[in-house]
Amino acid sequence: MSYNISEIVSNFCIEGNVAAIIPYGSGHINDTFHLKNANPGLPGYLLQRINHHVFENVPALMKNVQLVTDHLKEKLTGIPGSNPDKEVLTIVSAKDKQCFFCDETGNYWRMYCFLKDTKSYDMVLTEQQAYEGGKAFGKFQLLLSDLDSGLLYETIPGFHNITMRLDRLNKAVLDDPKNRIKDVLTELSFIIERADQMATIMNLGKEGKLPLRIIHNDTKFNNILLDMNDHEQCVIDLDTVMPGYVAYDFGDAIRTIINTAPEDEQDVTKIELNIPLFKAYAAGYFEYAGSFLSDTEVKSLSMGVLLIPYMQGVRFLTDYIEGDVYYKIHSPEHNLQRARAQFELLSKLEKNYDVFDQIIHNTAKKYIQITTEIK
Ligand code: ADP
Ligand code: GN1
Ligand code: MG
Repeated sequence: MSYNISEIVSNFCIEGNVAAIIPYGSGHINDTFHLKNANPGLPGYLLQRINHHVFENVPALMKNVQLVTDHLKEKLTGIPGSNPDKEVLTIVSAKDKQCFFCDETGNYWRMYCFLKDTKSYDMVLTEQQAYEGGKAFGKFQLLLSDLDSGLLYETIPGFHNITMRLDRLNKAVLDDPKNRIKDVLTELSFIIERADQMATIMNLGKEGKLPLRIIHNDTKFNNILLDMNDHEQCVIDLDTVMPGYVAYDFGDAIRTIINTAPEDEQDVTKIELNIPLFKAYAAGYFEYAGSFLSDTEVKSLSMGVLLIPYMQGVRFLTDYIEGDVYYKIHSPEHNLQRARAQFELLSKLEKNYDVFDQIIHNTAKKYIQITTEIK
């Protein structure tokens, strides 16, 4: 799809003029463009078309983003040495003063200040990057811990509700709109074998043993901007910031950090676990999250490490069966390939469960006075 980006941009309050429009990033949902300023002394911008098929109420979503970014900025303002404008996204208003613009075809657009001299990584390369990532998401959860979660609109209902995800898969299997079930029987058996065990976190939540906190809900490593020295700078992609269990954020970050291969690796023999990166992420995370996590939450983190690749595989497979209606794909079997890669990762994680459970336990002990034995 091509858009008249200059026309869209003319509806936002920007300084200077746009010299270049560059498609940007590798997200699966929104379309992103980097706008370079003709005047190098003035800021660049990041323009995004928000996928309103995925996010059905964009005005409410943007209200969340405004609320969250205002809160983060206010909190950082009180911390010496912090720079809220670099460490938090800044929304650029549309000319009608709204924090988004809806064009005549019904597409929704938003703009942020472009944070220059930053990098996001699809694959983590060093322990320092992993450690900084852990700090970024730990700090994010800590800074949002005193924001009233009741103020946040649920941008995608049941986003990490595994029961709902499995129900949707089940419906897709029964409908089989593209006649693809015959190709995925092995994957379906893999899913069914683990379904009961994967409800553990939700059940602990229902029993009141895990608190709902404001979490990010999309802690892929490329949703952190690091500075040019690989220090964490800013958590981005705030569309799914909603109440959830901390294990979801931990599991999703580990899913992308620990894997030696890309999320959609076709040759699954390349999928191995990089345990030192896991350890480094946990160390960074506990530096901040250690101040608020309960014993049960600490224990739940290892379960999150298994749950999120499982749920992600279920989501990719469902989209494959439904005919690729949700995620952007770059080849006909892309979603199937992604699902298979997640399940391979999960198999490896299962075999190493005790190893990373112990790492979490040992890291937690440095920061938390554990009152009950968490193993
Ligand atoms: P998506 O929802 O499609 O994943 P993101 O909001 O994560 O979109 O943005 C896509 C990419 O754009 C990010 O991975 C990052 O590289 C870059 N990016 C996002 N926001 C900014 C920003 N404010 N400044 C600089 N780069 C950014
Ligand atoms: C999507 O937008 P992006 O690419 O950061 C998805 C996440 C998945 C991820 C898998 C709103 O994230 O939930 O974990 O793809 N976002 C949404 O790569 O569904
Ligand atoms: Mg993203």
